[in-house]
Amino acid sequence: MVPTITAFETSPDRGQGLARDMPVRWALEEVGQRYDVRLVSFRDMKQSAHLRLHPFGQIPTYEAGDLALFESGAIVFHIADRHAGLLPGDASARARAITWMFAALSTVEPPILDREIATLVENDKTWHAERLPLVEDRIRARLSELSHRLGDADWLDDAFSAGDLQMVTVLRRLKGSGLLDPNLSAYVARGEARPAFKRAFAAQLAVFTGKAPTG
Ligand code: GTB
Repeated sequence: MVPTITAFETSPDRGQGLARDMPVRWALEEVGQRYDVRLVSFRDMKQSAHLRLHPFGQIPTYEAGDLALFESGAIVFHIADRHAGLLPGDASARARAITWMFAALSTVEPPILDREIATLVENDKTWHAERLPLVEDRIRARLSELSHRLGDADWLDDAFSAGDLQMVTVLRRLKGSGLLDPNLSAYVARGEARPAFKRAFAAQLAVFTGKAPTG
C-alpha cells in the first residue's frame, strides 16, 4: 500500500526542507517506500476534512489504508517499525535508537523552538534582547552535551538509525545560526549526504519550485 502524506502547498521555508514533512519523506526514502503527497494550503489545514486527520490542523499527516497518523515523530517511528533499515534488529540497540528519537524531540528541540519563537514572534518585545541570550545559552548547553556524547563517532549509537534521522532533522533548524559546533555541523552534513536525504530534500524543494508531482 502506498501511503499518502501531507505537506505545505507553499512552505514558508522556501524549500529549505525545514517543515516537518521532511523527516517523514526522509524516513520513507531510507526504507525504500514509495509515497504520494497531498499538498495543503494554510486554509485547507483548518478545514474539517484535514482536522479529522490532524486535530491541531497541521502538517504532516500520514494515511495508509485505514490508518491515519499525525505527529512527525510518531510517523517516523511507525515507518521505522514497519520496515527494515531505520531501527536495529537487536532489541537493546532498537530501544536505544528510539530513546534518541525522543531525546531529539523532547530534550534537544524545545530550546531550539524557543529561539525561533523569540526571533520570529517576540522580537518586538521590550524584553527580547534580554531573553534571546538566555535561550541561546540553553541551546549551547544542550548541544555541548550532545556533541560530547557523539564524540568522534559518525552516528549516535553505532549504525545510522531513526534516532539520527530525527536528531539531524532537529539540528538542521540551527544551520546558519552559529550555534552548531564543528562536530555537530559535520554530523548534520553526514545526514544530509545520505542519498535518501537528498531524494527527500529534492522532492520537497520541487514543491517550492513548482515541479513536484502530487498524489
Ligand atoms: N509536533 C508536530 C509534528 O512534529 O508533526 C508539529 C507539526 C507542525 O509544527 N507543523 C507545522 C504546521 O503545520 C509545519 S512544520 N504549521 C501550520 C499551523 O500550525 O497552522 C513547522 C515549520 C513551519 C515552517 C518552517 N519554516 O518556515 O522554516 C519550519 C517548520
